[in-house]
Amino acid sequence: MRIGMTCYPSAGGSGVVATELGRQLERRGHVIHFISYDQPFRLHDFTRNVSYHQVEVPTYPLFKYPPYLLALANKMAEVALYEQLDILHVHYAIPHAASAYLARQMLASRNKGRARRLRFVTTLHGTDITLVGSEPSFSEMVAFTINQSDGVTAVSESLRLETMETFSLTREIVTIPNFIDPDEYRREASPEDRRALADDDEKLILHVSNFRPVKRVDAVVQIFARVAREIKARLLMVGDGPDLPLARREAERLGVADRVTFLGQQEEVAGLFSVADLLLLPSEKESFGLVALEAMACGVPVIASRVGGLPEVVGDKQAGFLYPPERVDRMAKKAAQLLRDESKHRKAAIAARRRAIGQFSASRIVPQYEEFYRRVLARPPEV
Ligand code: GMT
Repeated sequence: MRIGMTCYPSAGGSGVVATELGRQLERRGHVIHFISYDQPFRLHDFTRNVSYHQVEVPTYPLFKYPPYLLALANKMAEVALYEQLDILHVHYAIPHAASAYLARQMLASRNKGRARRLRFVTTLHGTDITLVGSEPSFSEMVAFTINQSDGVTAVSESLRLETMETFSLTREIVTIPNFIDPDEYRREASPEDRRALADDDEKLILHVSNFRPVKRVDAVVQIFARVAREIKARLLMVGDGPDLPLARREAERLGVADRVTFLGQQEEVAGLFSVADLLLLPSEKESFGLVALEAMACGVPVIASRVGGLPEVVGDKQAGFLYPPERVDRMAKKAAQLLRDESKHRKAAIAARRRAIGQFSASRIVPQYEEFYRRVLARPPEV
């Protein structure tokens, strides 16, 4: 198939999933065209069958807000036409599904029904529904573009159900979970790598996110501070975002600043998971929690909130342990327990890797997308 793929190219789970999906589909013989304002941040290895089309948004003094949605629609239509796309897959509904809808309508009117019709599939990732999408300023548009999509997927069953509850929808939503490549995400810890980040007798606790309020990075530091009272440990904070100063202040306030390392944005996270002993993810909401899956695949047990799709990803009490988001006390107690007990920790680490590759490996999930595209393409066009 010839597949167009649109996502946010900056660091973030939805962009990572889209990029990885494109790469995996290319390996399975498909031709992939990424369409976005920047090159997706983990897309380095171009091949003949993966290309990237940049969306340029012209500036004009009249535009207080540059009309990206329109420029994207224009580029989608152009790429679909000249690259003979069979299907366009957009990740994150806002504004990508609206642009895809416009592109499809533009091509339909251009073709006057003669040429084959572009179909588009929308994958919902989470905050496009649970936070931003349900805002009154967006909700009607999100519902409309979901209903207008030729196919819609959600990254967890929890997100699928929440979407159905939030919007009045006529379109069926299919759950296709996120995935990892088990060869890329595996534990390959070298003692030197670990020594570069922590002392030999320090346990290494990791948090990776975009440091938005929904991630509760202050709670990460609070959990760590409690653990650090009991065992020698270091917290590695990976990523960047608006709440980074909050995390720093919290570390100062709790007197653990010298035990917290802020690494900023990192591309090669698999290497970091490989040296970590535990991942903390006390988010307020998390439709899937890709970072938990990546950590698990590298044999890192997870302590996280029991919210959204996390129970589907982590399970409970084997590969990881889930608590209500506000129970930082219980998360800290469990973290300390696990880090102190080597045999329990090893069992959890093995269960984490087993669950990640058993349920979420690319070879299991990517064919579900291929099958979904085929089903969408086999249906007669609706408009
Ligand atoms: O967290 C965000 O706001 C960004 C968004 C993204 O684009 O990465 O994250 C969502 O999509 C990820 C990929 O499917 C999921 O793993 C995250 O759980 C989800 N974030 C939330 O639901 C908060």
